[in-house]
Amino acid sequence: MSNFKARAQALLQQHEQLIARPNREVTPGNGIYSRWENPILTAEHAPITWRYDLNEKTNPFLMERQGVNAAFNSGALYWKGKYILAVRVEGNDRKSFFAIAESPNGVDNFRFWDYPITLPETDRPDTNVYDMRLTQHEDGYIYGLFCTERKDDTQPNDLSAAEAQCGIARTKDLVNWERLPDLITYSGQQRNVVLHPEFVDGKYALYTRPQDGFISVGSGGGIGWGLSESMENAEIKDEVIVDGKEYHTIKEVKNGQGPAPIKTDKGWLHLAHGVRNTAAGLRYVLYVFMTDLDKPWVVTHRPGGHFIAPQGSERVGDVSNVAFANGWIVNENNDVFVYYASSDTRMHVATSTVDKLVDYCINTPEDGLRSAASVQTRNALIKSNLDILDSLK
Ligand code: M1P
Repeated sequence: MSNFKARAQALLQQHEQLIARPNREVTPGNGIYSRWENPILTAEHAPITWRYDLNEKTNPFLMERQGVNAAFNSGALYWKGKYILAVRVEGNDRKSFFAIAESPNGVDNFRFWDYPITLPETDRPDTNVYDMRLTQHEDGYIYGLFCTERKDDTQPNDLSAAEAQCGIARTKDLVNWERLPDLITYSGQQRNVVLHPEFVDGKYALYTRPQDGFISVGSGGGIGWGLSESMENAEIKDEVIVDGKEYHTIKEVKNGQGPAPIKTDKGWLHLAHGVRNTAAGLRYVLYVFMTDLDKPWVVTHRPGGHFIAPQGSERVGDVSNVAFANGWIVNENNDVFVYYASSDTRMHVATSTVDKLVDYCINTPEDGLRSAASVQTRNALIKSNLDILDSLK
């Protein structure tokens, strides 16, 4: 066998082994959710056909021609009994694109479809697109809302000056996507915009994240909420803040809605990220909260602190100390699969149930916003535990 063929076979075999590797739940966990041992998607999961030219005539050294740098921040959808991720794949050229990966069980065997998504552009081409939130809307479409980034032409001399807005596409089959005009809001920039799955007062409802600049939310920020008459020309005229930033909390600098919320009989379950600044740079963690069933813009439960923070090797990557999630799935058994990315590099899953997450929201104390309040809350727990500890021995 030629060297070329032997090397091609080795590459294909190794890739197949990686995809087929079984995952393992890490037990006993914290009772709220279980982490799983292996990342579910990495740059190496990208098909060999996306990276190598497999033609010996044009690539005699069988070199990687178009490297993939990362696979992270994925939207998620339970569709036809399959666990679907709309993955943010980033090439070595720093351009992100979307690609569908599917798994039969939600925790391993995620396999990319043959081609990435071909996303049509608007009249103003996107420089970079990322972080798609998938929403199966009651109007019958699957919507993908994502960040479209373009150079900020008002600052031609600053090559880092960029503008973030919410791009919108929709599909019925996850293959053919119709691009719609970007969302219009009256805030400077937008990122982390998410479509609510149901109509509210006959209108489309969106979670937003207004921001003054590209990185810094400035005087804006918080998870916002607004209604739009249509998605063909989406426009939010009034934006209200649902969940704001807060001094000395996990969301002191900024926050953003993760995926579309999950409907439960106790209210809407939300997953979000919160950001604070440290001497080591920004730290991104995940948190959850619940809103009213009839008024999804009214928060009813705010469990204090983080839900998932980057841990161990998750803490290191292209942008270290980041846990970020824009996708989760609830299946027919009310199992919840939280798809989170670590450090802008790879994807993981944590599993829970609707009942556990509702219990977590309702029974986790709120952040008391002062050390003394935290001690008081903890002392109440300790006292009640000490009273019953002997009965457990
Ligand atoms: O690098 C961390 C995250 O930064 C941004 O999130 P936010 O808008 O809340 O700051 C996004 O670029 C996200 O993709 C990235 O993971």
